[in-house]
Amino acid sequence: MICISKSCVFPLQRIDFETLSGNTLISFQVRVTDPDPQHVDYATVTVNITDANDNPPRVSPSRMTVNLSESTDVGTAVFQSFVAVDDDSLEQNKRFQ
Ligand SMILES: [Ca+2]
Ligand SMILES: [Ca+2]
Repeated sequence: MICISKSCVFPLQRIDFETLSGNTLISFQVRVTDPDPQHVDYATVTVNITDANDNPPRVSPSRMTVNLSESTDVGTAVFQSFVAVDDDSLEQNKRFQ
């Protein structure tokens, strides 16, 4: 999923938070050495993949025709409701109006 080279870490492919099934942490160890006499030190790096608002909300039905009688009382509901879904994970990324 990610490539670790001499000095940088970068994604090898597009990351989709919604398909990670909760496996959002990637850990690896970095080792640094110096020349003779060689000294070594290590660091553990954890990359936490976070959700982005990359999925649009979808509303269903996408089209609706409603007949409204001219004698309809003021305040009468014209239709019941729409259903809207959003595949993003964080509430802030799937909140819609
Ligand atoms: Ca997302
Ligand atoms: Ca969204």
